[in-house]
Order: sequence, then structure tokens, then C-alpha cells
Amino acid sequence: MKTWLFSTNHKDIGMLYFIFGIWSGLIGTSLSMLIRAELSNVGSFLMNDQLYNVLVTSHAFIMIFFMTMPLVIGGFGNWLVPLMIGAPDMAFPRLNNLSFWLLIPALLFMTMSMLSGAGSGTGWTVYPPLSLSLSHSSCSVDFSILSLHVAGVSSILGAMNFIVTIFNMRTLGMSLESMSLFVWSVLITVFLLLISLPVLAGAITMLLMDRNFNSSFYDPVGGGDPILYQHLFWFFGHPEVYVLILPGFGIISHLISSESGKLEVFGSLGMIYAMLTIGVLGFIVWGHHMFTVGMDVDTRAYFTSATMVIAVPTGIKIFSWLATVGGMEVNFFSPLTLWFTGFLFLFTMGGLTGIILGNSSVDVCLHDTYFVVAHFHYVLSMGIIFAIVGGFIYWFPLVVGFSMNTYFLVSQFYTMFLGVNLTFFPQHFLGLGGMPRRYSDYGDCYLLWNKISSLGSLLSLISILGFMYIILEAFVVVRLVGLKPSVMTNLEWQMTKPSLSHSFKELSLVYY
Ligand code: HAS
Ligand code: CU
Repeated sequence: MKTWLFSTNHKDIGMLYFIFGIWSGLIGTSLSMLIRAELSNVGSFLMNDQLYNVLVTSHAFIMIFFMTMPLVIGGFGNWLVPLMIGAPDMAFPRLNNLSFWLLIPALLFMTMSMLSGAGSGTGWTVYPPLSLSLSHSSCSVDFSILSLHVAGVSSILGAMNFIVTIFNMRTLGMSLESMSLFVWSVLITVFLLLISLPVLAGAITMLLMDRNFNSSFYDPVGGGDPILYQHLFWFFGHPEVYVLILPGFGIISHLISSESGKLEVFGSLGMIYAMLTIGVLGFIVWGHHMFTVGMDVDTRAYFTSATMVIAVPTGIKIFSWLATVGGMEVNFFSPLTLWFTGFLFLFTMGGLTGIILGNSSVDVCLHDTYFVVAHFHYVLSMGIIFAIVGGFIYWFPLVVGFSMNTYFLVSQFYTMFLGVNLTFFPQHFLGLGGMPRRYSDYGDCYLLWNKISSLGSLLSLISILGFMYIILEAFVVVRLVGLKPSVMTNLEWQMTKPSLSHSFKELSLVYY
């Protein structure tokens, strides 16, 4: 059976990643709708608190490991990195195919963890003692661990592949400095993965031992310590959040330099150093996730200061993007402009609430409240998702040879913008009011903002389904790049042009 499923071509594999990522994204979205349904009113809709926690856990895992990472590194990375460095393919094409196929059993194991026993209701952090056999006696947590191991192997193999490709297969005369920002973002991202994933693997292997082989790494009764797990997990977990956002930064740089008509982003070299700095600092701030474990005040002061420092390189990025945009004619009916301005605004908001949480004394009050949930959805649901959708629209014509309907895209942006803000902005108020995260019910005083949040999530669901429709419509109508299709009015055709011409510019850049 000769099919592109077993292809070693980076574009075919990139396409498989895109299909897989969109599929997982739909599963993750469905789970989030169940969460918001439960929280749309006081009292219980699911009638089962463990089930609620299982939904939250799977939602996070699927969104992080099976939607975002496959899309940004597997999809965009595979498609664009070899093209942008002028390489014929990835360094290890068959390994590349294996990386993709490992994700399928990983997702199956994750699904099995959801369905076996009472499911894994541990949260994506899988903290002991909740994740030990006393609280989760079925094999569900073992399945989560297995899933993370397999997905981890996939990521580590992919990381090695990208490193070798980028260091050894650049076209003649292309120095590291002259490499485009997306390639840099992927390079830094895969280094973070390569360093942090083995630590997660160690942590969950010890958990597996504690659960099945009578060791007690995390059990004080046998001389262990559950705090050890938290240190190991967050030594992985914090770099992981930068793994998610850095390729998004790369995508946004390309959107902005192209849409603003500038040849490159303001301070390109500074952007590279800013990403490197974020990557390095990302490894020394993990303690800000565990300020409440009884950490002494000096350690808290250290982790707070180190965390604050990350605002500097991130600020350099934000201000360089703004400097690039400076002077451009902003058109609020151009989808690409909308997605990157949305990104700039909302990611900055999420970043600023991160700085607020980084202050240990504030975090002691806000830890495990909805303020944290609001923070990370601003950087994830609005930062990364906006970068992914923007990048998808930007490179879509390059990949398939025709374009999406601009009018639809503009209205889809506005509904999405409204939807996600309605969903997550009120969660700041809930958090400040003391509503804890990871509970299926809440007091009456939190009802109003929860209602608004659930309504917002419905709007973003409609918007995402609209985006699926726009993709489908593009395949049915086939607005060929370079020809005006008969179904299109002149005005419509005019409106598709800016994005098309930019894709061509990118094409000529990558094949120079
Ligand atoms: Fe975060 C929790 C702090 C960025 C994702 N984060 C999370 C969780 C996730 C996540 C998923 O310190 C929850 C994990 C869980 O399940 O428990 N985060 C930060 C800080 C940054 C940050 C300081 N996070 C991200 C990104 C993510 C992400 C990016 C994914 C994409 N985060 C925290 C903390 C917690 C946390 C605490 C734990 C809370 C708890 O209690 O559990 C920074 O990288 C953000 C930098 C960006 C900016 C904006 C642009 C910068 C400008 C420069 C000027 C700004 C200045 C600051 C000088 C800062 C424009 C001025 C300050 C003012 C307040 C005005
Ligand atoms: Cu962190």
C-alpha cells in the first residue's frame, strides 16, 4: 500500500500533522464545551465531580500535546523550516514519519486514560498524592503516563531532527544570523523540548514506580516527598509553556513583516536574542508555580525576581513588532492584520497578568483561582491560537494554491475575538473574587460571570466551526491564485489580493 501516510516528504508529513492537530483541536474543544456547560449554572449538570476533573485533565492534555504542539512544530515547522533554509527535506525523513505516527497511539492512550476506571481526574500536572494508587486505583493514570511517554518520544525525535536539519542543511552561504525568525523560533523551541522532556519522563516514571512497584519517591511514608514531583514537573512545565508560544512568536513576525510591507521585522537580530533569552530564563523560574508549597521567603524572592526579568525580552519583542507596524496603513478588514493585532493586544494582556502572578505574595492569594485560568487562556487561547489561525490563513494559498474567502474570514475574526474575550475576561473577576479552579460547582455569588463566560465559549465554538466551514468552502470554490474565478465579484477578488501577493513574496523569498 503506497500512500502519503508513510511518506518521508516533509510537506506530506506536515499535512498529516495539520490533519491530526485539527482533529485533536476539535476533541479538545468538545471537552471544553462540556466544562463550560457544567459551569454555566450552579449545581451539577454532569452529576459527577470526578468526571468533571477528568474532562478538565483531558482538555488540557489534548490541547497542549495533541493540538498545539503538532500544529506549530509538526505542521508549520515541517512545512516551512526546510523551505526557509533551502533544504531538500528534513535531515532524517523516516524518523520524521515515525515522530508523527507515535502521536496516534499516544492519543489513543490518552483517550483510554479518560475511559478506563473512573478516569484520570488529576489535572494536567498529575500531582501526587492525588495521582497515586490510593486516590486513582484503576489503570487510568498509568495510561496518562504511557501517553506522555510516547508523545514525549515523538517530540524528542522531532527535536533532534530539527536541530540537525537547521545546523547542517542550510543552503550555501546562509548564516545562522540570516535565518528567518520562524526557523529561529523552532530551533530554540526544540532545544527547550530536548532539555525539559527527559525531566518530565523521569518524574512520571518515578510516579509509575510508586503506583505499581512499591517504591515511594513521592510518598512520605516511605521517606519520599510529593514536593519533589512538583519541582520536576515544573522544571519541565514552565519551559513547556514557552515551547507552545515561541513558534507562535515566529509566525507573528512573518505576518507582521509581510503585512506592514517591511522587508524584515524591526530589530531582527534583537528578536533572535530576545527569544534565546526567553528560552534560557524559562529554565530558572519554575518555582513560581509552587509558591504555596511552604517555600522559604528567600527562595520566593529569587523566583519572583527571575520571573519579572522575562518581561524584558518579551517586551523587546512586543515593542519591536509595534515598531515594525509603525507607519503602516492599518486595514481592519484584512484578516491577517486583524489576527496579528489581536495577538499583540491579547498576548500582552495575558503576559501582564503573568507578571502579576509572578509576585509571590500576590500569588499566595491567587494561586489555584480562576485568575490563573484567565492568565493562561489569554496567552494560550488568544496568543497561540491567534498565531496559528493567522499563520494558517497566511500560508494556506502557498500550500494549496488557492485562497479563502476574505469577507468570511473578517467576520470570523470578530466573532472569535468577541467569543474568547467574553469567555476569559470575566474569569479575572472570578479569580479575584476567590473562585477556585478545578471544581465542578461554585457559590451563587459567582453565577453572573460564569454565565457570561459560558455564553462566550458558545460564541467561540460557533466561530471555530465557521472557520472549518471557510476552509471547506475554499476547497469547494477553488479561488485559484493568480486567476479571478467566475464566482467572485471584482471587489471580492481585489480583497483577496493582498494576502495572495504576500504569499508569493514569501514563496520567492524561500526559493531564492
Ligand atoms: Fe504563565 C501559570 C507567570 C507567560 C502559560 N502560565 C501558567 C499556567 C499556564 C501558563 C498554562 O508567576 C498554568 C499552569 C497550571 O496549570 O497551573 N507566565 C508568567 C509570566 C509570563 C508567563 C511572568 N504563561 C506564559 C506563557 C504561557 C503561559 C507565554 C503559555 C503560552 N504563569 C505565571 C505564573 C503562574 C503561571 C506565576 C502560576 C500561577 C499559579 O498560581 O498557579 C511571562 O512570560 C509573560 C511576559 C509577557 C509580558 C507582556 C509583554 C511585555 C511588555 C513589557 C512591559 C511589561 C512590564 C511588566 C515591564 C510581561 C509589554 C509591568 C507589569 C505590570 C503589571 C503592568
Ligand atoms: Cu511558569
